[in-house]
Amino acid sequence: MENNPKKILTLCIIHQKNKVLLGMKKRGFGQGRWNGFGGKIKEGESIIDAANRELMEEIGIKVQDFQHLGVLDFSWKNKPEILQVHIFKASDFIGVPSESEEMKPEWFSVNEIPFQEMWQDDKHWLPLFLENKKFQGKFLFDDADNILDYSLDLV
Ligand code: 6OG
Repeated sequence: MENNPKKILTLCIIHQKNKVLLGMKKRGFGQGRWNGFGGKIKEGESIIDAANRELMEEIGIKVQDFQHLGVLDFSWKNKPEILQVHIFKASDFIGVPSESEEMKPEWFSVNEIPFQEMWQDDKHWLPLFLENKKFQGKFLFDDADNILDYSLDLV
C-alpha cells in the first residue's frame, strides 16, 4: 500500500555464552547508542539477506544460522511511520568484527550491558533475548525518544 508507513528493519546481536557483540552507532539514526547490527530491508530482498548485508556492511562479518527471536513495532507520538524491527540472534559468524564508518563493534559481558547508552526499549526485551525466549511488542516514544507506553509478550 502506498500510504503504509511501516518500514521493515533487521537487528542482529551476536550472543556467545556470557558475552554479546554490540556496536556503537557512529552516524545516522541512533547515533551515539550501542545497539545490534541491522537496517532497512531493500525492495526484493529477503529479511535474512538484509540481516547479512547489514552485518557485512557494518562490521564485515557473515552469519549462517540466525534465530528469529522477536518482532517489535516502534512508533513516535508525532511521527506517522512505524518501524517494525525483526530481532535476530546468532552465535557463530565468519570474519573478524571490524570497525566501519557506521559502527564500532565491542564485546560486552551479559552482566555489563550498557543500557544507559542504548535505546530505552532494550532493557525490556534483551533479558528475554538472552534466555532465547521469543517475543513481540510495541513501543511508543516521545520526541526525546523516551518510552511513553509499551507492551511486550512472549509468543
Ligand atoms: P538504519 O536506519 O541505520 O537502521 N532500531 C532500533 N533498535 C533498538 N534497539 N531500539 C529501537 O527503538 C530501534 N529503532 C531502530 C533497527 C536502524 C537500526 O536501528 C534499529 C536497525 O538495526 C526505537 O538503517
